[in-house]
Amino acid sequence: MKSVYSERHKGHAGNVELVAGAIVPAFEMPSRAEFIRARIDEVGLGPVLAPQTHSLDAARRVHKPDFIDFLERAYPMWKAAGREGTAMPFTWPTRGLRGDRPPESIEALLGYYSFDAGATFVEGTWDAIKSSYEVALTAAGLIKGGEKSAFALCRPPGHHAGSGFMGGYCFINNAAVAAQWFLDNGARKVAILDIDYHHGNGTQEIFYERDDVLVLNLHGDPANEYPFFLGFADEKGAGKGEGFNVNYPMPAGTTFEVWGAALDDACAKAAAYKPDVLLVSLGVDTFEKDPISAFKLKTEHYPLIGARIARLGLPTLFVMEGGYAVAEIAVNAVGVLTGFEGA
Ligand code: 6XA
Ligand code: ZN
Repeated sequence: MKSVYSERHKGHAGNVELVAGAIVPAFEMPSRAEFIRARIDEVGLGPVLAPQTHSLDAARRVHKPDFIDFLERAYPMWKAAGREGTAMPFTWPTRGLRGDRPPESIEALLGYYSFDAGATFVEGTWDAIKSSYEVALTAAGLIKGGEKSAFALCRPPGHHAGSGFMGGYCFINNAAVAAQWFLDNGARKVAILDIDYHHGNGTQEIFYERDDVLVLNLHGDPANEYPFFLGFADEKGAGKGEGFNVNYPMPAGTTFEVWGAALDDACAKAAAYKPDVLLVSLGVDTFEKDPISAFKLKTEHYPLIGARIARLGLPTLFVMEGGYAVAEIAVNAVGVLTGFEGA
């Protein structure tokens, strides 16, 4: 399997985040992608390609143009306001406040274009976002060119980013961009299988009223887990998209036995949909030792997941999302890919 990777992700570094009332170094850090990059060579998964340059047109197909403009302008504005370090949102236009038009100051814009404090900027963040986007599109191009599968080693991740907002370490929704790109380039239907521990609220929002993208999401029950405000089982899509969004919320402590049954169900739905392409939002924060998650999957389970997905026999693009047990993330993520290859 070919992978696509850019070292420009490394500029998105040194960020901080809010955890349980404290400011701490962000769990989403450059070494995550570096360990995965090294593991690809260690197991001989296949060649690792650099991304091609892409304009932002494909991003604007799933995101609002003013949001994409903001992502590029955010850190320059932060610096122009005399600040340094991490630019982090802290005020949001929630119920009862004016959320109907973009504000002017960088403080207000950060809140207007986010749903939490978890997507933060440093000097190299925009270039990393752009490179992650180009990694996804370049990998999508490999599939379009006839590859059976490809791995987009995206960093920063994307599945929490919605049409007009960032959050949860995510800025541009790489998987959603790739899905729309396939549809704009000859595909009739695309399925997205999101196996990250967290609900992919951004992906759900973007495609909620669409029947040309089936969105399947396995995740920690939002009743007690981030992102809390989306991802419940009764969210099934709307309008012509009704029936094309499926959520599998599961409680803390969920083991592979139970999780795997949900995967089987999601795979059956993907097969019945007969998509031209399958996208996998590949998070490995389902791992038992993940520092911010609560499922109980073990390293030996990840190749089984890849093999199960391979049995669908679909052109498959894996897009990297979360996973924070830095020592094991590479073995687990690449384990899914080798499991897919070996099936
Ligand atoms: C809250 C937790 C962010 C979760 C990010 C993630 N700071 N999403 O892994 O898939
Ligand atoms: Zn996650």
